[in-house]
Amino acid sequence: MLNTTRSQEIFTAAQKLMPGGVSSPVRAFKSVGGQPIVFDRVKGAYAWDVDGNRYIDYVGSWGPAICGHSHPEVISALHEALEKGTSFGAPCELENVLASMVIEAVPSVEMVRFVNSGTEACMAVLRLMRAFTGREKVIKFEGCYHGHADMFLVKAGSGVATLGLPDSPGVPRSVTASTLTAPYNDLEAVKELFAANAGEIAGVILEPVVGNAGFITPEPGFLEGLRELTKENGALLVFDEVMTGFRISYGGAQAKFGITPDLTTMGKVIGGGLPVGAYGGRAEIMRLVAPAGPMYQAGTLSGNPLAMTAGIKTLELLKQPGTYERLALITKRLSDGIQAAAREAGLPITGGSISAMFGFFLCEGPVRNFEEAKATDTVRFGKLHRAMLERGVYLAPSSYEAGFTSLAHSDADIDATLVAFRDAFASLA
Ligand code: HOZ
Repeated sequence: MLNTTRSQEIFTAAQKLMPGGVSSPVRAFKSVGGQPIVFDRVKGAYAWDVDGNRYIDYVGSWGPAICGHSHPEVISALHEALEKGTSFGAPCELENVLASMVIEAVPSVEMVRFVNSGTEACMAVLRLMRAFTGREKVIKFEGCYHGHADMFLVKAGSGVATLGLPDSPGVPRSVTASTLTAPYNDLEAVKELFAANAGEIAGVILEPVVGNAGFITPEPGFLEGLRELTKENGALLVFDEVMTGFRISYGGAQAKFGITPDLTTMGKVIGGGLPVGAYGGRAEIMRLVAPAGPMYQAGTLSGNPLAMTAGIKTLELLKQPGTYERLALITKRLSDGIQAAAREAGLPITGGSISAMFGFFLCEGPVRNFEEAKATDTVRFGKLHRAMLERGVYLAPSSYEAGFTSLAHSDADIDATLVAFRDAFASLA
């Protein structure tokens, strides 16, 4: 039996100090039961809790840790940068370096603006979509999550889906009236929205591979169809690559699938573990952003030297030959192994992986959209989550989050994880 005495003490105290005892709802264990594990430190593929237990970590700080936690080269570059100061509030050359790397890697990005989180990037990109087209309405997909700004809290994924929350109180109806939704992978629904709102839709935003409603992949033709539909209707196509950017491939999902959107949002990996977001796209659109143009968007800590340093070093590491082949190999082995383990135990499962991102649903597939994802057995997932913790494996505490691997996950880590899954599924059967 896992000893989590100290975690429990800290979390009990935290609940009196912070709503739900956490700084972000996805960290609470509300949907899996029990109390969150309080981390003490992270390194490589592992996290250690305050009671001294070690876990093989498949959350990776929700995505940034693709090179492994606290990579020595990232840490050493940060030490050096730290000596020069934490924030300048003035231009710094490191911004040019990271911007050039992003522009070179991501097909749609000709210019980029750095912000501090994926939420900020998505907020800004929506304003930019509207500024560029002079239209207000936007199409998003059920279960996709684009941060917690008002206009995106409509049928949102991630914590909203995990907690089964209705659209959030405090969000004015007038704000979400312009947010139209369609089921993921349903081109017909998007066509109908365009037809019913002719000349009013600024654009379509989506996760090109969904990670916030569990792991859902685009069906063949879906991304291509969206590209055509948006072009036909004078609307913009926006890929939210906060999760998939530099994870699905060095150029993100757009490079992997060969579909170039007009605008892209990023975060997580490009900050190498420090708070960073970014949005970018065609230069003619990006030139609308202040001070080049009239669309206002700003940030005190945006482009700060520490975040830029961690991002640059992380991308340098990722750019080395063989990186994505290695990530794809271990992640597929993990994903196939998880599914085999469930089936051996006679339990229904469907899932998959692309590059360093994976997921599974505890139901028979296929799962092509959020509605179908809801067939997953969330009660069984709660028990699985606990059983995996007991066996030293840390999974996202939700049926509706993707899993992440890293370059630090060794073959032995994958083997150990699969032994744990086999044992855990057998205990649930
Ligand atoms: N967006 C991430 C989960 N899907 C993690 C960030 C958070 O909501 O805390």
